[in-house]
Amino acid sequence: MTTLFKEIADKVEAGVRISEEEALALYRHPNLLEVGELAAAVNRKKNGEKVFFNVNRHINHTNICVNRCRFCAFFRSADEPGGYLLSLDEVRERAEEALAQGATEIHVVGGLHPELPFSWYLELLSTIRAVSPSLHIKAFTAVEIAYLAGLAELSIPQTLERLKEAGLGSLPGGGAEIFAPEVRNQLCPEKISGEQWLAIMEEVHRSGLKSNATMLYGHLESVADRVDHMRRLREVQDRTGGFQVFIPLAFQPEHSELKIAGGGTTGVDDLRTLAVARIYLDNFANVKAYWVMLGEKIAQVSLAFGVNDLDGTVVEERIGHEAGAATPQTMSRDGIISLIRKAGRVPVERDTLYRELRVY
Ligand code: V47
Repeated sequence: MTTLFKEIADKVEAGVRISEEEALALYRHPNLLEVGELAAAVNRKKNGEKVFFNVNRHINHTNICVNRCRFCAFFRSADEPGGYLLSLDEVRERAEEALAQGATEIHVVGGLHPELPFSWYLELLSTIRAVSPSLHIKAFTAVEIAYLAGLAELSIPQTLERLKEAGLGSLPGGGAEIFAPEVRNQLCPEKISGEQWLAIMEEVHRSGLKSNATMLYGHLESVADRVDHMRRLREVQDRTGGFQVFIPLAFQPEHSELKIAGGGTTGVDDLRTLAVARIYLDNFANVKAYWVMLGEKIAQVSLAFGVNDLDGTVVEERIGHEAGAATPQTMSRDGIISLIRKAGRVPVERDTLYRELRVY
């Protein structure tokens, strides 16, 4: 153990917040297992032996998008082959199927479609809500909220109010990518800025809705950019407390414009990123390993690196899989439970707002 690591570990164990320089030192620390054990200790204090999952289903209503993010293999331009838009009947069928399978959450995100009016999004929400009020609708990234506000010609708070009335329950954490402007401008020049993403999330939290927060890593960014991203999230969280969970998203390099040589993240980088996040983000209750992008095995091992949430059954995932994710489309409830148990931990089914539904 180096002196610097010991100093950081003492601070963390005493419950003192670490600085950005110290987070970078954890990234550089040669002993991954020491960083992992420190993160696991932080998590044990917050969450004990419990590991959360939920039973959910993704619905990606359209892949047609006016933004052309270079890392994204999911989008199609309106005039390109392969574009789709689900009908509201198809959305209803998917929600009914999810309900029959015991889902408590529908996760809805899609492209920024050039032609749909704001009323279509309200109908999308009310269609799902009509299937069952017990289905929580986690929908629309901050990027989509900005776009919908433009369509509706309403302020962000007014837009959120209308969406809430139609059934919106909370927001997922997508669209954050990486906030550092030099990298963001190369990755997704047409997308709202990092500052705008953060400002919209503050409005979301002020409106009484919770949201998640993501970070896309393993592309053009440096580890300093990752720490900068987490710093900005930690600052908003200090003000609002509205983020439920932090979810690092491992870049899937296939079929996008940004196909990086030797691309993709390594298992060591995935585990270290989750562990540093767990230690640095002292004001976040939960850190999620999104198994779709990480693979089930790294997601399972990450439970020894400070992670306490494995997302859900997912059912039909398109964004990661279009970009080459090798994971299955879905994991069964039993599959997730077994994965958690075999890591020596206690599986807990949660709802979208992190209320415990059942301990297994
Ligand atoms: O915003 C796009 C990312 C996000 C790629 O909040 C990619 O609970 C990796 O945000 N490789 C959408 N990632 C997914 C997302 C999410 C997923 C699961 C749970 C939650 C939650 C949120 O996927 C996008 C973008 O950041 N993405 N392309 C890619 N090639």
